[in-house]
Amino acid sequence: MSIQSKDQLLEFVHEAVRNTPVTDIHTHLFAESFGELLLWGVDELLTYHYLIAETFRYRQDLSYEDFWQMTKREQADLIWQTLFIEHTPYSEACRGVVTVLNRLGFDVGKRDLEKYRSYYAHVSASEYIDRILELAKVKTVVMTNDPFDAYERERWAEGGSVDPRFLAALRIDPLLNLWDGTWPKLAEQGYDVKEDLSGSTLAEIRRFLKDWIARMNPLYMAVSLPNDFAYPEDSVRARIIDECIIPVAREAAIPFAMMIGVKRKVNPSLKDAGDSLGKSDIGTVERIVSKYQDVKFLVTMLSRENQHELAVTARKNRNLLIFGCWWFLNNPSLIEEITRMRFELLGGSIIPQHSDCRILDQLLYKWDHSRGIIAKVLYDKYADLFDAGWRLEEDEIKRDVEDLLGGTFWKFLGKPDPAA
Ligand code: FIX
Ligand code: ZN
Repeated sequence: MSIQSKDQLLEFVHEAVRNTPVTDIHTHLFAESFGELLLWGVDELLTYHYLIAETFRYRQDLSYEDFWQMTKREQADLIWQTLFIEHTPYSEACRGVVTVLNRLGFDVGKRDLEKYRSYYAHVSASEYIDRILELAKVKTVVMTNDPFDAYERERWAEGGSVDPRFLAALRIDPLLNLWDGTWPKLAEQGYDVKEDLSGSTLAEIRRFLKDWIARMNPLYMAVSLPNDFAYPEDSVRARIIDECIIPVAREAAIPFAMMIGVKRKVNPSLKDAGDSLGKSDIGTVERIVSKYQDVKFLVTMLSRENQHELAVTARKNRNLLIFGCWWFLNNPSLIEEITRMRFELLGGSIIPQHSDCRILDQLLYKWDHSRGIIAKVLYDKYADLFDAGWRLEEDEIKRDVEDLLGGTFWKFLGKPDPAA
């Protein structure tokens, strides 16, 4: 059926974007079998590191040590009091908590934290996973799986995820960013590696990666990289990329995901909330993706200033798929600007968003907020076509939206969507 008016178009696009199930390609969520790694509930929501950073801005008198010594519940109380009672919660991260509570059916007008807490006391993790995934209309969640974390390694030894809604991504930051502290850990795990990369070290790193690929069956290998990441370069990082990551990605036929532009620990006292960002050199991305055209790259960049050149670089390299509005870009004004620009340069050959959720409940707000913006921008693009006489079929709109919310990712991987 074709769309006959702009009013009809507006309604159909918003409804399609609101109701199409999502493949969330990068999160920090875990399946239930990963035990304490799966975070959920109101105290976790309130102690999200985004909110910790915002709280300290209003608490000049609070020492970092005192804050970190509090229990999670005490931290949550302080954050609630500071950001939601003494101030109005309109920053994006604060608004997110309000959206979640509202979507769970609470009366947010009452501002009754104890009431919200009491609800969570009566719900199990498995019920809650079902409830949130259903409410958020998220069908598949890609985890961030760290083979250097002892607790997580034990969970993999017990079998990993048996829940088909939670799929793995092999995260290798320590290998590429902290080699000094990482090679002894590889040695402990039985790999014959040396600090100076001599002897069998590179072959052993490849063996390590292949072992974990066999264990996790990850959809991709991923790393976050600093804003001054350079390639090519005479460095341990560049050698491990060239001689280990690339050949293993090629052999396993999985992409290498690069998340570029983070400045870790600019304020170490803030822990996870103490990371920042910087502009990167797009030449680095250009050189690596054009050198290895037979390898697929998923790339997101953290700085707003890099977004235009990254989109242009994707026009030149079909093995590069750009994804998401990462972290400090995950704000309505920036999502709108970036999504509009990407649609204009790349049409639908992008992954407009991932959630980066750390707490299960956040799926409700991250996706609700992003869906609204994606629908708005998509409508504008369709409306321009409508004005030029192009008439869209409903099925064409559904196809486009399914691609944006997951289809493009699965096609890029060359795998069928298991939840389709
Ligand atoms: O490196 C990453 O995957 C980042 O997304 C996180 O480390 C970061 O702390 C975050 O939560 C951003 O949203
Ligand atoms: Zn992340």
